[in-house]
Amino acid sequence: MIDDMLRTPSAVRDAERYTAHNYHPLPVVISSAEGSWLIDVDGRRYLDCLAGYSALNFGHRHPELIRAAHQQLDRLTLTSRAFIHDQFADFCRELAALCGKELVLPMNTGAEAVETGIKVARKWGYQVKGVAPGQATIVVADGNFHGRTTTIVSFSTDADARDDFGPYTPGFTVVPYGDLAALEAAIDGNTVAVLLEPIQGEQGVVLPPEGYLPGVRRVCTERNVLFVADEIQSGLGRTGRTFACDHEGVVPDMYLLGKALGGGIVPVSAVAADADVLGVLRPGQHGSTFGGNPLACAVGTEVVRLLATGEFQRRSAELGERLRAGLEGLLGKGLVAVRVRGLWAGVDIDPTLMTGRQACERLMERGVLAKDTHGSTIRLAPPLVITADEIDHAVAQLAAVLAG
Ligand code: IF1
Repeated sequence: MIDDMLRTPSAVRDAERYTAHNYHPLPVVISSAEGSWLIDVDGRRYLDCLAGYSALNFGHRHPELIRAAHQQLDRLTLTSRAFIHDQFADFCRELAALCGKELVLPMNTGAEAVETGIKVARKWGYQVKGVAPGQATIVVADGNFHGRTTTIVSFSTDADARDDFGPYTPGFTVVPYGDLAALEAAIDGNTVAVLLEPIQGEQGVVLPPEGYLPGVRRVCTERNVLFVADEIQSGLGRTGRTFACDHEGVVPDMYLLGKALGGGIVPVSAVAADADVLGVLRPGQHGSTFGGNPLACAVGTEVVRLLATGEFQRRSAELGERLRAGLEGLLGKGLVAVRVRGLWAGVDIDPTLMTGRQACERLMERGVLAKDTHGSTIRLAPPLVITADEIDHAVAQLAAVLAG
């Protein structure tokens, strides 16, 4: 197609003209998608290696999820929690069972699940642990990413996410990620929770040291502190298990879930925990207009049923090894580090070659869409429906970009 006939340039200008510039998107305008493939307004196809930051674990428009959404759209979309609806019980019961927990509190975005986890941990601290009013603290890790609310960015260590959004919410202690001794030393009588990503996504798919998560679990149990696992990006099959915590047999007191829980169709998030934790909430103390709405529950229940088969976890584990082998083959050929768990990889490009953004721009020209995290690190997180050939194709395109 001759460049001046392409619709993309004007479509990019139009999109940028009428929005705040809180993102710097790649200059590609998507118009349709199916499975692992996207099509732009000029009909060009791209392999999706971001999957909506792991919100599209089941691929674009998974037929069973779309069917569930269509059926619900034709019946009931919203009641508010002032009333009950006929999709609510199945969603909460089946998600609780998937998590091995007694209760579920449904919300919409991941940040809302994180905020819910913070509020519940604090209330539990005051009412169950006996922490003095207003003194509750929560231990978090440097390099964390838990969302964009003012309370959450209050404990961010990323200047871009945090600067000029003060005054900040107190009650958070930051310790180095992976340092169990530092975490244990940071816990005192006012500590109500430890909040961690089992694998740090935005930091570049940073894997915990072997034994770290079991150590956190042990320390939290010994010190009567809630272990709150943010599995919003790492959970729901992404790493080859239902939850990233599963890799070391660790069960947190609270799971924070989001992204793929909505099947890439509607925002669905949730907190899953036992009654001795979530039971601290009484009517009127927390809520959300859309939290647990019928459409969200119908899609979310179907997501849980897809995960209950174990198929996506198996695919992620098996194909993740193919991804790992392919990426490790590029070490010394443009890559200086590779971190992989399941179909989730963080790769550090030799910074003297190019930035992560430049790599993603060049991958886009080769029909692969990915997103840099920081500096020369890019994250690869394709839908879990990707095929072996498509993985080989993505790795081959990255190799070509690195080779210049
Ligand atoms: C953006 C990345 C960023 C998350 C974890 C909670 C949330 C997220 C572990 C909040 C959201 C998204 C937000 C989006 C880009 C993406 C992201 F890590 F995935 F790459 F920003 F760091 N916990 N992550 O990853 O969930 O409220 O967004 O539904 O803000 O740019 P949310």
